[in-house]
Amino acid sequence: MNLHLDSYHWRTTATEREFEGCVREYPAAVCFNGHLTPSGGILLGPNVVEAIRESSLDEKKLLALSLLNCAVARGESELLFIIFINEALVPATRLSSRASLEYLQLQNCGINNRDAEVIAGLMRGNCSLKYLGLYNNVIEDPGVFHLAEALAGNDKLLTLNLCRNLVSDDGAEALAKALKENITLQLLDLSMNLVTDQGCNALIKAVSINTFIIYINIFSNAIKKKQEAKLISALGRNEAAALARLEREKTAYVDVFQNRLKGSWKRSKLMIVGQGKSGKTSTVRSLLGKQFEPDWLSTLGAEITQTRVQNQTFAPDTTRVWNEVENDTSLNMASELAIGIALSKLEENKEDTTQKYKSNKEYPGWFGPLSRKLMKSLKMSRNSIFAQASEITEEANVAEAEEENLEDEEQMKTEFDSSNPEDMVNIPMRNDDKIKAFGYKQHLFSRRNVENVQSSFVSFSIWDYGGQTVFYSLHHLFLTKFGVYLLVFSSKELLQFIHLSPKERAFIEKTQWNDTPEEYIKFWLNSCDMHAPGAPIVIVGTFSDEVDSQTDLEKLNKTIEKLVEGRFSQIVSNRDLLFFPIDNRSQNGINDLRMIIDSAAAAQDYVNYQVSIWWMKCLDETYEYAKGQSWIKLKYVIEIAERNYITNAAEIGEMLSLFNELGTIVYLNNTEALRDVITLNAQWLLTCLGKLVHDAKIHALDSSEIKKTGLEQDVSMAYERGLVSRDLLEYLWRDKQEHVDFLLDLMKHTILLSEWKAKMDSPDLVKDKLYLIPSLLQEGQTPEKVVGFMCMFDFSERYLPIGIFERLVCLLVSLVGQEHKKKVGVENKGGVLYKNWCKVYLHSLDTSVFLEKKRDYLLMAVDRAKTCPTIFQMLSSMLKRINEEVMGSGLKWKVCFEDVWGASKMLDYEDAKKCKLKPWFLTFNEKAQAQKNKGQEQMLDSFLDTF
Ligand SMILES: Nc1nc2c(ncn2[C@@H]2O[C@H](COP(=O)(O)OP(=O)(O)OP(=O)(O)O)[C@@H](O)[C@H]2O)c(=O)[nH]1
Ligand SMILES: [Mg+2]
Repeated sequence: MNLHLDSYHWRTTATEREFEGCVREYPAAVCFNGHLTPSGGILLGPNVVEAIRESSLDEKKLLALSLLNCAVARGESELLFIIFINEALVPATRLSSRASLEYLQLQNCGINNRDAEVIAGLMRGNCSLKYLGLYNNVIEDPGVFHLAEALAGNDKLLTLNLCRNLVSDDGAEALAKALKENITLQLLDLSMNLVTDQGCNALIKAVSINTFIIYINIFSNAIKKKQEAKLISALGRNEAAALARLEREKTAYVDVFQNRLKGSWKRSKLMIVGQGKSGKTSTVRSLLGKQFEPDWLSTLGAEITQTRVQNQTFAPDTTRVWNEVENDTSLNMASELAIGIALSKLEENKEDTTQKYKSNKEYPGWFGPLSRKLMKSLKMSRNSIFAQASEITEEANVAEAEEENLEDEEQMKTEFDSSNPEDMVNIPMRNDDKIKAFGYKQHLFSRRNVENVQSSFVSFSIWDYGGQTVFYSLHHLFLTKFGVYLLVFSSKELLQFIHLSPKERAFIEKTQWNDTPEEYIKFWLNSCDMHAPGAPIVIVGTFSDEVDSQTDLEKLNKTIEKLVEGRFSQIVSNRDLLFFPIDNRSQNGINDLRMIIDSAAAAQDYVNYQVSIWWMKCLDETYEYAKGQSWIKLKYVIEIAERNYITNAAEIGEMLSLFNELGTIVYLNNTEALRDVITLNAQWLLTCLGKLVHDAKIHALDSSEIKKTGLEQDVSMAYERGLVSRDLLEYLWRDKQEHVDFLLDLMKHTILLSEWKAKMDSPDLVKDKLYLIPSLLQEGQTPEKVVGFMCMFDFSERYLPIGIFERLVCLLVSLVGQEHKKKVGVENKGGVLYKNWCKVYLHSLDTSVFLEKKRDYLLMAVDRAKTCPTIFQMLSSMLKRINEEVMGSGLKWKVCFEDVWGASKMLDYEDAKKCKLKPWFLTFNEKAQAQKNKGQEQMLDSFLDTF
């Protein structure tokens, strides 16, 4: 990408206030020249610094900062850099996308070794800096050591200008060492320093290894002419080699598009699941090499982070660093994949690439019909692929493309008048003629690209789920097969539970059976197994710092073995253990965990699926078309796909499913309505859902804000009775009307919410538009005695997931609502709803249905014998529907009935059917009789049809 500035400003003399005003007015590029001030420099005061800091935040995106001759107050200067480092590299999720600074010129600003250390921080990790100008400062070797160390791991910086500092041989040697690892830097200016032949020799050696550096300026050092000439000749070879390599790379890159090549995307989801407060977020932080956070900041919904695994080649110790990277919407994924494919092709044909390049140049059919079509489609998208593809293809300089380039250049000229001596900021870097000839834009094959191709490791999108049970009914919408599952438990909590006396244990199991560490492990094992069958599960025991002895470790392992019961062959074992003990505080065990995750993912077939370059392009264009919108209608994606030669509906479906599986988009395709929309921003969806469906005790809403909006009653109604008003939704989602409708629709279709039409037990509710979200209901004391004919839906063969009972409640409430529509004016006998049980009254059948959620079964009781067959059929149909639409058909249940006239024991379905157990099964005559009573069945049929 070329440096493009929206605006820029420079001043020779100005007051602090004026400077501040300038920064605020032109936040993309800040340039100060203090050359002509009487004091010989500008003092940047706190207001200017604050203004610059702000311009580095989110949308403003500071691109360039140029300070010349700024006699900056030391404190402020440090503050400024520290702020930059924090903003640019702060490891908190997604803040990294803030890194926008591409051009940093600090000329004659008194930069010393300590400053250099701080600036080196800017070059580490996910930094955006391409130009670092430190001309005419006081940096000595110790300062250079920091810069060199950062340079070794950097894959963005193209120019480093250290002209006129105090660098001697040690500094030059450190830079030479860094150049053996760095493959991105193209220009290093060391002129007017204190380097001798010794330093120059080190640089000559480095240049023979690093063929990417094309220009090192060592003018005016203490170097003999002979040595200088040697370096220049080595660089000359490099330049020729680099240009030839670049040509080969360009050709290979265009080939990928032309020949519609496919490549493996090497991606996976990494799902972090487990009990609340078990250390999931801390584990993610450890994996990403971030500091331990001692406070519990409970995750709301889920947090998604993109990461890329660094290969050992580039991180020579045993630690494979996981770097946080930008999210998909801001990446050019087609280009990334194309580079990967092109590079591997080049690797394959290393021997004859020069040959191929030559013959390609002369290939007569190169821009035949297909190529024109290709170029046309690339142009249409206005995607940067077009820019790159056209740039890297001399032959592709078709008239329109040239026009575009000319326009760009014209624009640049008007913005930057290089003949104007006062335009001192050198934007773009006009002095670097060598680089200019080489072309910044052409640098496609960065260190990261090469690394990705060479590495057998996988990029992950990490989904860190909030552990509170209230979220569980929506989590599984996102639990897909193409992932590695990290099931996190707290060793501390599990040990405490294990060490309970039998009496205490029995008491807890009776009263809070669903809230024990064992139960969470079991729940998640079952959940992963059902929604992502076969996906590797890595069980992680955090708080290993609290496990004092081998005996405790064995106890933990035994407990897990017991929970696993020999099932779940997808669990990745840790030698003799079934889990991986880690300590997030000291990061003990994290390296092993990283490696195990890498290899578990690398062993999955989907990681090597060959993905068409056009699929990626379709994805890029969809993001571009959506312009930051969180979701898009399917029809637009189809249009985009067609433009990219994906015309077959089955292929479009396949493509969208893959993207959904890998977590790039959310595409729920179980119902017609859901198939019609594609959520491009999964994080947005999870955040919105989390804002609404959460544990109010842990994630309380801001009460003073709620008070201001006058929604206090709505909030208490939502989190006490599960009834949410439209007003509250609009407040929580603070979004456009259409987004509220979209989210409501999605929740309705995934059976998380139903419209509240019945008054049920709450005749006092006056709001017009209310929605019931059963996950938000409160737990209720179950009635002492349940009256009615009992039937049991037994899920013990597999398990009863959280969310099934809640969804049944949704459907029952919808049914009551339907009845109301039909029978206006009929008095409601009411019902009652709790998180664990409910009683709903159905008018048309004049029947109350009682439903209770137990550990692994649902209990139903119907108060009228006559309606039992119908109600049973209705509940069964509802369960089937939930199973198919939301549970991936993974639910398994058996039915048994209470034999009231027998010895009050339960009879299973087959036996009950055989003996026509009353009142559930009808004899032939009874059936005939029931047929006459069409009304009821029609009502039921039409109800089920509406879903
Ligand atoms: N001593 C110690 N503390 C830990 C460890 N892992 C996590 N913690 C602490 O445990 C608490 C909870 O950690 P989190 O990572 O926020 O837990 P979580 O599972 O993400 O919690 P939810 O997002 O609410 O589900 C925090 O205070 C952490 O500092 C560990 O290995 N050792
Ligand atoms: Mg968390």
